[in-house]
Order: sequence, then C-alpha cells, then structure tokens
Amino acid sequence: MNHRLTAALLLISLSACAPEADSSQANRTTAQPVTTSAGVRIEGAELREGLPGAEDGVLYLTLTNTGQAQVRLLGGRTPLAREIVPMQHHGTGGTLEPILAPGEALVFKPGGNHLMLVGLSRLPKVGEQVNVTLNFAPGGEITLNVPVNPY
Ligand SMILES: [Cu+2]
Repeated sequence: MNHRLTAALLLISLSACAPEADSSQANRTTAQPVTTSAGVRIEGAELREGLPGAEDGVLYLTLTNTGQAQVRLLGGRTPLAREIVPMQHHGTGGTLEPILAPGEALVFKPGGNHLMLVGLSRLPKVGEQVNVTLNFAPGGEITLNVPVNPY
C-alpha cells in the first residue's frame, strides 16, 4: 500500500466522527433550544447520520452559560450509544474539559469540538429524533429530542 493511499484511508477513518467541513445547510433541522436549571442554554443540537460501519456517532450543539456560576458538562447518554464524551478536534486530540464561566459559550461543530457518541448500538438515520440526556454540575440532567441530519 503506498503512502498516499494510507494517508487517504487515515483521513477517512478520522473524519468518521468529525467531518472537517460542514456540508449544505439545506434540510437541516436542530432541536428546540432548552435551558438547564443552572442557566445553561443548549441550542442548535443535531446528530449526524451514521455512515455504514461507523462505531461512533457525533452530536453538535452550542452551550451558553447565562447563569451566575461556573458550570461543567459532565457528559451525556443516549439509547443509541454506550456514552457521550466531549472531545476536542481530532487534530489536537484528547478529551475536553467543558467548563463554562458565566457568560461563556462553547461551540461543538464540524471540524472543531464535538460530542462523540461512543459505541453506537445502531446507526442514527436521517429524519429520526433521538433522546439525548446531558448532565451538568450544577444543573443536573436535561433531555433533548435531537434530530438526525445528513452527514
Ligand atoms: Cu471523536
């Protein structure tokens, strides 16, 4: 296998859970914005469809701390995967410490930070709505109905 092909395959596998660029906005839908009891606003939440063979999925959204205290996103869960883990862009690698000071926003988007659905039990399908529960401290758990958009 030549190096160029190896690099191409590596790119494909890396992008499996974090597309580098956002494709067309056409026909995309996002979850209704919600706000936790501690004042974290969650908007623009969307899942991306699972490509055949994908073991992990990806969730994008924007968090804004409208409250008076620092808030941490502890993680999340969904019936579709083993767990939801906040991650940095694959180029920088590693998990993310999602701590928001009052007034601060944190964006999870293609090519950047993302929430990874680790260990999919099945592939998310375009058009379906998936229950996603996020866990904050303070604020506890909040559940959203998140639509699945094309990859
Ligand atoms: Cu990831």
